Amino acid sequence: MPISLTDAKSAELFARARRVLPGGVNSPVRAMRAIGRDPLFVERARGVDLIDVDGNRFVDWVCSWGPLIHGHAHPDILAAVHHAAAAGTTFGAPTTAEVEIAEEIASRVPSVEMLRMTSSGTEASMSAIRLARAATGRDVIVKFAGHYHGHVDGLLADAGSGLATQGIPASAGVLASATAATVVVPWNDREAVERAFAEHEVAALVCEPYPGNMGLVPPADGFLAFLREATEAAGALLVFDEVISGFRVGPGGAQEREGVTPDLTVMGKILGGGLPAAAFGGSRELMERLAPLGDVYQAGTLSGNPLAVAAGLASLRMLDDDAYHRLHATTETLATGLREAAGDRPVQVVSVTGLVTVFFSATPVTDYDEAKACDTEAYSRWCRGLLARGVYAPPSQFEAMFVSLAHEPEHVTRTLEAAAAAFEAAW
Ligand code: KE4
Repeated sequence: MPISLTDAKSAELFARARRVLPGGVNSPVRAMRAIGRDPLFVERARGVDLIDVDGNRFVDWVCSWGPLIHGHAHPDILAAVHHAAAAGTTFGAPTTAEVEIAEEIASRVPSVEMLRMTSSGTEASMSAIRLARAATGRDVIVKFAGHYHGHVDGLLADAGSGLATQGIPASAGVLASATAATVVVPWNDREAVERAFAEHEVAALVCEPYPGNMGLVPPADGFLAFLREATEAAGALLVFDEVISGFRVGPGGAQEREGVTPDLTVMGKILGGGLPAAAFGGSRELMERLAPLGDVYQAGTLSGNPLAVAAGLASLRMLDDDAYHRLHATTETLATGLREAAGDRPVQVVSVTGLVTVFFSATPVTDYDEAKACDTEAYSRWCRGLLARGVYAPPSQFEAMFVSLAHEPEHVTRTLEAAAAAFEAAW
């Protein structure tokens, strides 16, 4: 049965927040406008139990949009952060832990021989693009519609008219000149990629190898290998944005699972263990183009921050083979149960280790146009119905549920019961 969500404190906080924060939030998706309600204000969380300021309790399937593969407030991560903080919070100078996490990442991710840390995925994407342009001496970046790489001006581009044409700004304030060197093509469309390479001197093609920002829309069979061949043939770099998939879908991310090694990889979320950290990496030859050795400037006051590195190291070190087996099992139990709960309703449930999306569509979703054609109103009703039953799923059709190692069978059972009832109520 739906619980009566009290929201007196959230409502009061939201009124205050809107006076000093645009939309009352520090990042748009948190506002929950996509599902037609006001945001949750979180009081605390542990494991996957999240409690809002009004005392409402939820099973959390957002998990801060991906970093919390071990759930909230994992004791080993908290202990690592406390220990690091006692020695100082930031130095603006190299530390042992930064070397350790770089070694840990390089040992896991096939494309990464060397890396540079940043404080956000946006910075890492922006820097990787700059490096790719310097390394190739070319301007044009090819990206896919529906893929998100952070709010980088040149990558906030919508598809222009036609199949593979100049991007147009997807946000006010982004100059047409900033997206003029961006070509936007449909995901899983080989012809469009071939057209882009035929018509442009491409510096790099950037993609989420397992896209999570239009909902989870996996690559068609062989598509990533095709991208590797097409970029090599064109003398362009292949950049995998594994901010979501990295360390989640397997130890070495999508590139290890698929056996396709990009030239550069953008990483984030899990590698910060819940604190602000991201990175981009590739071969020594490429990465040593970066200052202070090379001519590509890139910097950051808090890059490699000791607290974020401590949390990230603790998080990565707990991700052994058993952890991925458990994560995969939980993911598949959830996805199978959601399919059963949906019954013959027009719903597609898509999953890969650690990620699940419920598309409100009668047909499979293979690209952004098909994702946008989903019944987002039905998704909103379903998502609000879940919240009313104590389950917090991503408040947007164009996101993924983030499965964690803190999700126990009881959490999945409660979620599936709530999902069945919410499906009933959504139509
Ligand atoms: P940040 O700058 O938000 O750390 O990372 C940007 C980014 C880059 N690449 C991918 C594949 C990403 O998914 C993201 C950020 N993801 C979103 C959720 N899909 C973050 C949530 C938000 O924007 O509040």
